[in-house]
Amino acid sequence: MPAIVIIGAQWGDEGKGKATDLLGSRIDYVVKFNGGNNAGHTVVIGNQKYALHLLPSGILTDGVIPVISNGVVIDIEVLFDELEALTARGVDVSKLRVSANAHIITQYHRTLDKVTERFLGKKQIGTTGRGIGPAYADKINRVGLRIQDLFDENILRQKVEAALDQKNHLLVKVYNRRAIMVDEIVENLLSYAERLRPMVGDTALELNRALDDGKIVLFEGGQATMLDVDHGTYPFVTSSNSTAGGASTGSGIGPGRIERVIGIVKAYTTRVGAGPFPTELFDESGEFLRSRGFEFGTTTGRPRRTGWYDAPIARYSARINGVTDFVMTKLDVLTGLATIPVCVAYDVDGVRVEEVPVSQSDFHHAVPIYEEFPGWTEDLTGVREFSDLPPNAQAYVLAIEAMSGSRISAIGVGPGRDAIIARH
Ligand code: 2SA
Ligand code: GDP
Ligand code: MG
Repeated sequence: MPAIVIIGAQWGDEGKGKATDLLGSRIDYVVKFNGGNNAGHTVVIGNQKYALHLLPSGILTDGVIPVISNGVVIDIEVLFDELEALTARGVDVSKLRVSANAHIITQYHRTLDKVTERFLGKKQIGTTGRGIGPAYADKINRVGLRIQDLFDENILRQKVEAALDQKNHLLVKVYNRRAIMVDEIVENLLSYAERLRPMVGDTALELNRALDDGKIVLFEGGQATMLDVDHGTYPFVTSSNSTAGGASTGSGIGPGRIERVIGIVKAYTTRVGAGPFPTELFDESGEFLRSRGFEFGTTTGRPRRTGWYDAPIARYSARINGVTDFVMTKLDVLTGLATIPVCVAYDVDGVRVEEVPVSQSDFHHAVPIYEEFPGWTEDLTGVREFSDLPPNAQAYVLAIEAMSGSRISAIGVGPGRDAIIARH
């Protein structure tokens, strides 16, 4: 099973680290292929809790080689902060590989992200403010900076000048901010160059060779399907391809090498930031999910919006990503609910619609059609066999599996690394 991709099948924060843990010691490489330090992965190992942003969560698994590939945007200061924090806690980060083609997030990207959001007022996206969108915009506009530019001061300077040309005009004239100096950016970036150099290389070549040698490479998606810039709820999305296809373009391995795509779904739904969310709850059930599931942003601490499970979204993700199996997380959070509604289709202007509508306007006012399932009261956190789950919890999982377009091969029942039921 050479290349495996893990992606979020909803709006993120499904608990993607769970699936990485499940594959555990069988993995040789773990690759972050999209996004940057907007991601937030919380991983609980014993009594230790780790919050990772720029590094893939698989870095916590002994012996794996972590890779940040070309599709990622890197805030170098954050990279070193995260590496130092992990080293201080005894995690071996010495094997990290970074693509020479990955793009760089600078101070002006962070500034632009924040001022643009402020300027949008009520129309804001609710970004994480980490400079992600502006860095990807520069990449597409061909004025981005790449990691390899750090090793040629002349080139770096020319590129920073080109990038700042228009931006300073915008910052000063439109946003009433001070101009950013070329020198301060260049000096700041160069100060990291020598520390970074040993980690940098042709990661596409390294990963293809690893696959040729029969190694197992795990691609860990940041964000999720509904936040993908092409397939998500545009414009309320992130600026990268967080779907399975992004693993190929974002790393330089051919799509045919991907044998397994694991979609992570939460037993309910959450979203951070603005945008449509048909099953969103505004009552005490929503508060129940937020407090029991501890639904607060790993990166920004923002309370997450919460709602019931949406089966059309899972089916959509199964299609867009070619999901071979789902891992469902947080089933334990639903303990104590008398009934659990699941969205099976939408009502759009009086018409029953089975699949996610292609028109954003339709999706914005899609009203969920629910089927209700009886709940259970037992604590699930100690359960390790599917047959030991309360009958109603089993029925809930099986009903969702039948609606979601792929098999559910494992179920998360607690935040701990081992709190998982593998189905055979
Ligand atoms: P950005 O910053 O440009 O990527 O924001 C654009 C949208 O993408 C959403 N987004 C996320 N949604 C869920 N989780 C994310 N990571 C953190 C976490 C978020 C946090 O794990 O909790 O701490 O707030 C993440 N990253 C980006 C974002 O909310 C915007 O809707
Ligand atoms: P990611 O962005 O997909 O990596 O997910 P986050 O780390 O942002 O959010 C998932 C949260 O759920 C983390 O705090 C995990 O520790 C937690 N978690 C993962 N699986 C389970 C589970 O099965 N049950 C419970 N209660 N918590 C879980
Ligand atoms: Mg997260």
